[in-house]
Amino acid sequence: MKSALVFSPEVAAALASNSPIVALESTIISHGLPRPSNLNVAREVEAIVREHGATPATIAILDGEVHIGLTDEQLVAIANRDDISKASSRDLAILVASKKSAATTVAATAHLAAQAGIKVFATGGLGGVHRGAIESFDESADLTALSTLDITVVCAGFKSILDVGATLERLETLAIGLVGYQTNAFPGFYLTDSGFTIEHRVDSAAEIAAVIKARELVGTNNAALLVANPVMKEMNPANHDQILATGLAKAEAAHIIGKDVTPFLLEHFHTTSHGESLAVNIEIIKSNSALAADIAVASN
Ligand code: PSU
Ligand code: MN
Repeated sequence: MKSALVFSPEVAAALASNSPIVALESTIISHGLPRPSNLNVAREVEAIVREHGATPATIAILDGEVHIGLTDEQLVAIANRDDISKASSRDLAILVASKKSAATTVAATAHLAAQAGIKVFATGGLGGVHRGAIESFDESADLTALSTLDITVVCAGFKSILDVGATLERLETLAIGLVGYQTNAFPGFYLTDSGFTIEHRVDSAAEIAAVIKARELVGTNNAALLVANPVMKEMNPANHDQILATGLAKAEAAHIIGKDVTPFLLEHFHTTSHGESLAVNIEIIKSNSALAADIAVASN
């Protein structure tokens, strides 16, 4: 079968020599972080993965080509071009056929990483069940995608704009594994603790590597494993709750729906908090990338 994947020379070499690789998503660059910090963060995150001994594979679609690993010029394009849409798994074939460009969400990135044979992936906060989903039915495709993929995803929990309790219930239903990194408190993205508990705690990359190996042995590697890594320096919780309340009201008044909801709320956070949430979001993605690289190295 002909593959549509285009590997960067660095990622191709790492795959050929069986070296550790970390997949990175691109929607956070194009739609999750404001310009110009988005490009700096994309570059810094790749540097962190390299410092920790793994090869970064940022994934995106440019002019109909699926790229596994981007050149610096391509990272600039994802960060700055105005024609970059937000692609979930269901959009991939359509974008390739029409030769368009898009950044990939967790769902689409995890799908492509698994196709490429990459087993470890770092993001910020996962998508999940939105507040009010009982009426809107808004549940991120991140969840259903991860329920069918053999991949380990390092995240700071789900974005705190979501219904965290409902999302945790969905993880259980979808048989997506969950461990807390050095904690039993489920992280709340911008906040260190969401108020929910995690049953299983792991304390090192080596312990996570052992879980990854055991998943193969017992055959539960047909669904993803989530590693929940809490941010060290959280947002002020009162500030967070207030900004969330105004953001949800604003989104409803403006009839924001579908895939625009998450970028709208993140942008509201970043502007209303005068950079406080942005600093935390950047810290999250950096620390998750470092841990993902350690896991990729330990399970190599
Ligand atoms: N994590 C972040 N910022 C982001 C995202 C994750 O810190 O922008 C992106 C991811 O690409 C994730 C997407 O898959 O938000 C979820 O969007 P939705 O809720 O529309 O599924
Ligand atoms: Mn949605």
